Amino acid sequence: MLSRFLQRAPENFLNRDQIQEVRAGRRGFLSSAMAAAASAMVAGRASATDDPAILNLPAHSKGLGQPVAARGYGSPSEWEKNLQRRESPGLTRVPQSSVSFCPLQGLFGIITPSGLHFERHHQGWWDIDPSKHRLMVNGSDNTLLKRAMVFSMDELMRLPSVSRMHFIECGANTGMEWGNVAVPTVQYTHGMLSCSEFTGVPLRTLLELCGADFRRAKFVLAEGADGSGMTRTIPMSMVMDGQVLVAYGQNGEMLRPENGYPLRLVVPGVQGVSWVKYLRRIEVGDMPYATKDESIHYMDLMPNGLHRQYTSIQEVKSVITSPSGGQVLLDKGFHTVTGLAWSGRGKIKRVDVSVDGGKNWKPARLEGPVLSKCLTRFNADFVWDGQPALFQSRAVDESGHIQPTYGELRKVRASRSIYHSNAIQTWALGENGEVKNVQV
Ligand SMILES: Nc1nc2c(c(=O)[nH]1)N[C@H]1C(S)=C(S)[C@@H](COP(=O)(O)O)O[C@H]1N2
Ligand SMILES: [Mo]
Repeated sequence: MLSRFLQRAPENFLNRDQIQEVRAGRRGFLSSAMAAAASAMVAGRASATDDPAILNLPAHSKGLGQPVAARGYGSPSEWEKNLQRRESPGLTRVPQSSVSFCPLQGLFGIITPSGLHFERHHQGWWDIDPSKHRLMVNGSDNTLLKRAMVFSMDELMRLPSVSRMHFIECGANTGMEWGNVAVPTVQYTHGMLSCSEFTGVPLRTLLELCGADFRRAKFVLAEGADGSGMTRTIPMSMVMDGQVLVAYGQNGEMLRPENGYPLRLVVPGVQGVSWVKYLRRIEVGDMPYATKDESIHYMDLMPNGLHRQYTSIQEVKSVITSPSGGQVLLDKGFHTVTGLAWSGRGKIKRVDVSVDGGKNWKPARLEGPVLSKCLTRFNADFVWDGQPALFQSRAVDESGHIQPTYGELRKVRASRSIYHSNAIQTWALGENGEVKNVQV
């Protein structure tokens, strides 16, 4: 079995000695337990007082515990302290314009605890005073909107709200792997991915209040209040179906400062950069804005040398989070293979799992709920016979799109891109139980 606690060690790596120690320790534990049971049977009696384990009750079974509300806002167990967002060393020159990756290998289900949500800041994060924050809605010219309006947070929070569960994935997620294997663990290959329940007001509601001319208004521009000058064009068609939210809530509480407190745009299915944080302005326009973050960044270098602009939908993708790179299978026998699947086009329809590098596939079990533009958890059985294996998962979404292999993706996208890779990930299991990132 793979120890859930050891896989959370810093950087997810154990050295060879530590692995030996764990394996030996487990055997030691099993054999001493068996020896104790056997000697009790030989003695023919096993009364409670003979059992040294009962005389040596741990402190938590004998004394008083901690008082209630010792911590006004709860935090994870001391034993979970290795489960952290982490920076990829050397990835960016300054820590303000950087990424922290979500530890996908240690999470269950589909919701990302807010404190472990990945972070991507172009110029650092802020904790903005919500009583001073404003959202302005205006038109690129005053014929597109009857009245420009400025909303305070209190005014926004009086409006009818909705709560929806959605994934957010940075367009650059898995971007380091285009050429070849680059990073060791799923935290770094796929950790610019998180999933929350978001609460807010549909942007459409605000545009209706302002009297937008929906026949002529074709795009909106979203602008953030931090120094990065983050501005992105959103097609009005996405706003009209009510899915785009001006959100203040995340997992039942206000957004975390790192994630845009007190207000961010939620653009389901679309790459993270369009989910503008510290949202301070929405402008209604009749053409795309070609801002810096859509004309020099977040573009795809195509095989013919041209750039593709305005890619936005995060295509169908999946990854096995356990066993994954840096983890160790301690024993042969039964293991559960588990991971996440998602699509910017809707619901996940099917996930297949292979343990032989894509030669044979078996359908995985989808754990409910299966929601649109949301992470879906899958799992499959695996009995390890001690031989090497190549784990892969391949997702299919309700629009019929199938996750490609690296070979298929490179045929149409070449290998020098950064953004929008949804290739099938392979994890190689060695005879020694160690799992590594490989490409096949
Ligand atoms: N104002 C502002 N909004 C922003 C950014 C930013 O730097 N400033 N980064 C964008 C990028 S590139 C991504 S991937 C997501 C990341 O959201 P998160 O930090 O909540 O994970 O926010 C987007 N919105
Ligand atoms: Mo991003």
